[in-house]
Amino acid sequence: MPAGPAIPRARIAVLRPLDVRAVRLGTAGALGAWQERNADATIPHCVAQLEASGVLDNFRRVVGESDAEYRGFVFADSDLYKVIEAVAWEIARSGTRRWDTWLDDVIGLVARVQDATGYVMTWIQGVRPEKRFAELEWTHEMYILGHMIQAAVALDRAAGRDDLLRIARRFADLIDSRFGPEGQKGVCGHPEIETALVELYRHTGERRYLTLAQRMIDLRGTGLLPVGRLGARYFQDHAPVREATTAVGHAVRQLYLNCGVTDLYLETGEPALMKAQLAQWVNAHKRKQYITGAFGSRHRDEAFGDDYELPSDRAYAETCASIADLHWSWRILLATGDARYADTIERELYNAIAASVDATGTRFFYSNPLQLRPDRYDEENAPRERAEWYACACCPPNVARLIAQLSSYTAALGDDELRICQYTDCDIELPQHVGDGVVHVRSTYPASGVVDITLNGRLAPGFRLALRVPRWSNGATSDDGRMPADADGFVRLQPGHAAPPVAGDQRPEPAGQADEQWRWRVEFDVKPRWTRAHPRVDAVRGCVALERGPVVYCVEQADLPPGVDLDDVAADPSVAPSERTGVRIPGSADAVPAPPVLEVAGELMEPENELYRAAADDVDPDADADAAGASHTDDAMAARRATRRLTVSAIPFGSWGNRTSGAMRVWLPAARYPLHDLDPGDVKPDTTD
Ligand code: FUB
Ligand code: ZN
Repeated sequence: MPAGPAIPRARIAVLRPLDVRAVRLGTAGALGAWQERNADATIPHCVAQLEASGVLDNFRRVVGESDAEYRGFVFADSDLYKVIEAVAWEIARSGTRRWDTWLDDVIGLVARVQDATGYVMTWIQGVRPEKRFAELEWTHEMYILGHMIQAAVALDRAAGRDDLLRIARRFADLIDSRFGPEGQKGVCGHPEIETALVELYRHTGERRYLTLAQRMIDLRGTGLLPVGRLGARYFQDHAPVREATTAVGHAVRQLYLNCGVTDLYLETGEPALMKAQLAQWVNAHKRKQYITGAFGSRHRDEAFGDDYELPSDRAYAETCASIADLHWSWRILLATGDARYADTIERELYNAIAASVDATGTRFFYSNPLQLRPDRYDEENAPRERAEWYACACCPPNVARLIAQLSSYTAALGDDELRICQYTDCDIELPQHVGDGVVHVRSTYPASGVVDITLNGRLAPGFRLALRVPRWSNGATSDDGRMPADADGFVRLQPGHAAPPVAGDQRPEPAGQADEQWRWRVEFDVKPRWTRAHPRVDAVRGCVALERGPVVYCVEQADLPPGVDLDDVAADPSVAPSERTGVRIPGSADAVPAPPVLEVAGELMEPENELYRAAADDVDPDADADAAGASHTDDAMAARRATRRLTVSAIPFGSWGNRTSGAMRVWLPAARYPLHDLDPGDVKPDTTD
């Protein structure tokens, strides 16, 4: 069994993951550099915060090793398990021994806290023992076990250490005996254990863990949870999963549940599960996802909103929701082999998830709105600036574990091909049955759309390479011209597409085979593009957003000339933005070329005093003049426009908030008076910075 997250046992999936260690992300690429920052800054920061926030003391106090009061939410134990999982994948990535002693300490502590029945949950054990398994809708006991299992499996796969796995299995066995086929019916208020139990089955081969996952999934939506004022949808208990074709309720709960349901499909192949999941995926991504890859438009109940309810300023957009969706989309990508799911992963990574952490890797957003108003007040989970930790600290360690496992999502195996799903500087070692050698991917993507691929070695007969063609691009091009994607969104590389074979490297030749080197250069068009939303998205009707490749841009107050308020700026989408390279974008790694700053033509909207006014007053002067049979002189038009015109700089949304705290927006009102008749030479880059 290869090491890595979500490795199915059954042969139902179209794609199979590679061993996480087979893909090495280079630090010359954006994702590899992010992994380095994760290792050097984010993981150590999370480790320190486990102490500072009281999570470890919560464990110690259960066994009399601390006098501290319990601190944090009831599910604070899960912070520890997520950080352990991050450390595990980091061990797989870099082989680090830095955390060995820390792991000995914390796993030893968890072992001491585990009681004779196998139970470990510090809030119950240390604060409210009478609630053990008594309020499954709130206590998060199984959710915590889910994170413990994921950490334990990761640690065993990545470092070959099974001490946490033994603890996790004892706890899982307790849950199985109590809530399994012979026990009472019960599901956790917060899904998570389902996906973890499937993973435990995959790792141990013990089918009863899969049976338990299936039982919990089958019981969801049957009204087992006393849902109270939040209602059944909050808990996804409103409909059985095979009928749940829309994404509803608490966003993270829904998306974690979906990971478990798709995992179950990947092991059982039950069509009804996949049918409902695909329908729900479409609902979530075509009606409820922000352009940045975020989910959750309501602060209230941390919920998905209704279809098309996507306010920018009040977006809840919890980091964990994007991470959960990335995990879900990866599983659906495995199940279907369709590139669109990798497109979604890319959107989430480079935008919502990138924005959630600052340039130092130690400060985080929990909520990732697409607009910060200048007078926006701080809210607990939605401060104006990133915070080093949160009372509810689910997001930062989730980022740490995701980034540590990133190489898993870079490529996958089909029956007769290696598919490259994400572009970043990396080396992919071919598994034995696929060939012999390494595929080198060299690219500064997403700064550039050029990707160089070299196959050093040989693919086994009948095998080929396939590349995802992002849907935002106009297809891939090579020196030979356009390379159209197949229906699944991948383009197949044949040796004929490659530059002629050149002399191989100096590695010893495999017996009976000549070493070969094949090279391809493909390019994706990353020309900046204006995007508008579906007309039913009332919140941004009449607005445009700027994208370049997978990167969504935003404008920050910090880039505007003095006296110009961001909320008065409109963009003119009839003018192509220009690229300004060589500018250091705050928040981007120094060593990696960043996407350019984009210069956008726009205008300053007239300030208005009245909150409301007669719509009839709001007429286009051009239309007025035409109606009156008059015409504007060119001079008058030019004068009016000259006073209103300005150029603003846009930066990647993922990098915002790395300077002073100030207004920001992704969606800009489209200028009422398009400036398309201006000489493009008039649109000059802003030089005020
Ligand atoms: O309930 C555990 C976590 O806390 C959820 O996943 C987040 O949305 C936050 O509510
Ligand atoms: Zn979170």
